[in-house]
This record gives sequence, structure tokens and C-alpha cells, in this order.
Amino acid sequence: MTTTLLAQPFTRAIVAPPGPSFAHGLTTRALGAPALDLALAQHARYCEALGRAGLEVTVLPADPEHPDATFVEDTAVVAAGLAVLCRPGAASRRGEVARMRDVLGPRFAGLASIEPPGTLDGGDVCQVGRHFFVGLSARTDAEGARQLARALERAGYTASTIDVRDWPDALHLKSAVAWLGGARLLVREAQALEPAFAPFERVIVPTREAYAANCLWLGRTVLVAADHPVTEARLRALGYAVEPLAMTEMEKMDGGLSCLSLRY
Ligand code: CIR
Repeated sequence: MTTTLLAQPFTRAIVAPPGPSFAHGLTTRALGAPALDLALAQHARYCEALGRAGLEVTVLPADPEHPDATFVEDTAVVAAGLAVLCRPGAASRRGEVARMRDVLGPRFAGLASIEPPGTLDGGDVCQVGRHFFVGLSARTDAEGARQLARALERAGYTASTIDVRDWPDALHLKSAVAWLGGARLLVREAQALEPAFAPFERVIVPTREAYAANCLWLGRTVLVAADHPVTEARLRALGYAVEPLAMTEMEKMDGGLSCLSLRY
């Protein structure tokens, strides 16, 4: 086991359970309507897993006005010394950001915001150490990415963009790639040859397990969507403690493990 695997990259997480309007959220998937009771149970297991990994979890109330508000990751980008409120690409999600201003304001000095006309979803932002990859997607545009890059550079980070608009079944950059610590990424097979990832060790997610690429690295532990045995085995072989979590109801709404929390 290397120290990279044991390093705890975050100590806190902010989450919000799905609300009663969850099934009315946006989705590109044709997997049927989610069951709210099951979604709530899956969310509760997710929070427990974050706690077991040593994170202090702040649970916000459900937001009944915004069906997609459980996907808190899209509302802000947070890292050591930096917090930027997003301007989600989907108009129906913009109202989710106001309460995050109240939540993050006391926690982060100098809270910045993505301003119109830029749009940016947190799901398009993948931190890899001191560097951030920012996906240009149906949700995040070049202006939003530029504004974020300026904020990141002010905080001492670097940033570069990756155009993900042609990536199959990738709502966001992090639908297809996750940081596993050090110089290691978990990447969908279809994106294995993406030039931006060439300098990194790539753990490949086979195409039939594509949904598993949105995992959540928490140091020694990696949360992975359940029922993706090849991806799980590849991660275990590298020494990670893999925690499979049922995510069926979140997947129906195009959400994954990273989307459900803001970590800092
Ligand atoms: C949406 O379409 O915005 C939500 N139903 C799913 C957002 C998933 N967020 C993420 O991948 N970061």
C-alpha cells in the first residue's frame, strides 16, 4: 500500500437527500422513473459510506423546488483555498445555487461565482492534484470554463479544458473519468486514448460497465456503483478498499456517486 492510497483527500462533505419532486428532474436515460423511497435509502447508504471513510457529513434539507438538487456537486467547485459557485447549464437548476451561497459563504472566504453568460456544472470539473480538467459539455461552455480557470489560477491551481460533447453517454466530464489519487485516473475504455490523459496511469472501465467510471476516491476507500465487477476487481487489485453502493435510482436521473456530494 502506498501513501497515495492512504492519503485522505477530503475531510468534509455536503449532501442533500432527494426531495419529493426527484422523479421530475432532468435525465437523458431511458431507465424508467426512480422510486423516491429507494432513492432516499440509497442516499442514506451513501452518507453512511462517506462517514465510514472518515468524512464529516453535513446533510442539507431536501429542496422540494428543485428536482435535481440532490446532485449538489453541480452547484459549486470547492478545493483547498477555493470555492466558486457554479451557474448550471440547465436553466431549471440555476435556482439550486442560492442556498449553496448561504452554506458555503461562512465556510470559504472570498466565495467567487460564475457570472452570465458563462455556464458551468461542477460535474464537468475534475481535480487531479493541483490541476483541474474542465469539460466543455452540453452544460459547461467556454466562457464558464474561462471564468473558473481564472479563479483556479488565482488560488494557485492550473486548469485546461477537454471537449466532451462527442463522448457517448457522458453528460459531464466526470461521467467518464475520476481521479484515483497521485497520477492515476479511472477512465472509460472509450476515452482511454484521450490525449489529455496520456501522462497518467489509466485504470480502464470496460464499455459495458461505463457507469462505474463515476466513482468516488476517498483515499484508501473508493466508492463504486454496485454491479460492476470488472471495475471493482481492477481497483481492488491496486489495493483500494472498494465499497460498492446501489445507485440504480440515481442512475435513472443521470446522476452518479460524485454528483451527490461537495467535498472539501
Ligand atoms: C441533471 O441532468 O442535471 C441531473 N439529473 C443529473 C446531474 C448529475 N450530476 C453530475 O454528474 N455531476
